[in-house]
Amino acid sequence: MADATVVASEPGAQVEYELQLYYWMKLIRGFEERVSRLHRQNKILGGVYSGAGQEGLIAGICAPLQQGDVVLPLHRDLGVFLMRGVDPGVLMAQLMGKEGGLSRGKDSFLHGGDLSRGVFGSTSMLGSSLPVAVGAALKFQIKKEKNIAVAFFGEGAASRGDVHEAMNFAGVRKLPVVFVCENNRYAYSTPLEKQMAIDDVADRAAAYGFKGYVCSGNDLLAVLDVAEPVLARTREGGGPALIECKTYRYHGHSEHDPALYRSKEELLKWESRDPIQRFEFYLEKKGQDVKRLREQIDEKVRAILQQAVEFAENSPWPEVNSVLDDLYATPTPGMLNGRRS
Ligand SMILES: Cc1ncc(C[n+]2csc(CCOP(=O)(O)OP(=O)(O)O)c2C)c(N)n1
Repeated sequence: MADATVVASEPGAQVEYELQLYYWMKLIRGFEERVSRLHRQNKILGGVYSGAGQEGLIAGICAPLQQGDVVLPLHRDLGVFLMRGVDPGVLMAQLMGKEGGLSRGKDSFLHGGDLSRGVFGSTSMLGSSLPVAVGAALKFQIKKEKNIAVAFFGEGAASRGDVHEAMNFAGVRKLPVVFVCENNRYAYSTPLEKQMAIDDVADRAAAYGFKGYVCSGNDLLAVLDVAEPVLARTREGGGPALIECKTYRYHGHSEHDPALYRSKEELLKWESRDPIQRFEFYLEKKGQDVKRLREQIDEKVRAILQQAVEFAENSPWPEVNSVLDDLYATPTPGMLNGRRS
């Protein structure tokens, strides 16, 4: 996790850790909202899949990650990039298709990754990143490295065959991989009950020989309660796990989707469980001056976003003659197996 490496082993550090987490959720929400606004101004290339409302689970799962771990985010997981330390300006440039972005202007947000920070780009085929996570975990196991792979997926993707294949293989080999289901109740416009015959995706873990956990993804503390011990256990060789975070996306599937398939009451119900507000109540109960804290953090986030947008807007468009750059790895003699053509 970027600069939030405070170890929560003593009271002072615990407070600092919690404030860091609050900051992360606010930064992610701020970033999401800014991207939606920029989308309406026609400044974002490609689709925008807002993760607003899901910040609690992103912060709770990413906080216990360590250097060398790999994460496979989903299309709604801008927050993963931020928490892994990707510069907000670079991320914004990626969304605008500019040279300064992760793919140097060759792609929308959707497929961008940053391997130097262990963030794999996602693919359009939902569910297909899980076998990749399993491959990364297999490498950790073979090399006896104490790292883990974390793969996010939606409850919609949970119905895909490669998700089951990945989990089955991970279970058989007891791989260091944690599967995180962001169950936000809708796969595009398909509600949960129309695509699953059971209530909890987590129940499926038993079929692969590992444990499944359910928590409220809108309650950061509940996510941490599950994620911290589960990730630690997997890191120590305890094998895979499945964490299902029940949550809700405030926006439609993407910004062009008005989400008319759900009621206003339902949205209101979930907004009343907002992960940031919920954490503010907790901080207040612990004696923090939340009003002051919120103002300070809002100011900081505003400044970071302003800088990010400026960086992205000032970043050039990619040169036409760079279109074939970065498509293939530069071959090394080792890769060619001694054969040079
Ligand atoms: C294999 C596959 N089928 C269908 C789609 C089209 N599609 C894109 S996002 C989406 C909904 C995904 O729902 P879910 O997995 O629950 O994630 P969420 O968008 O709710 O976060 C669908 C059906 C796709 N990208 N890949």
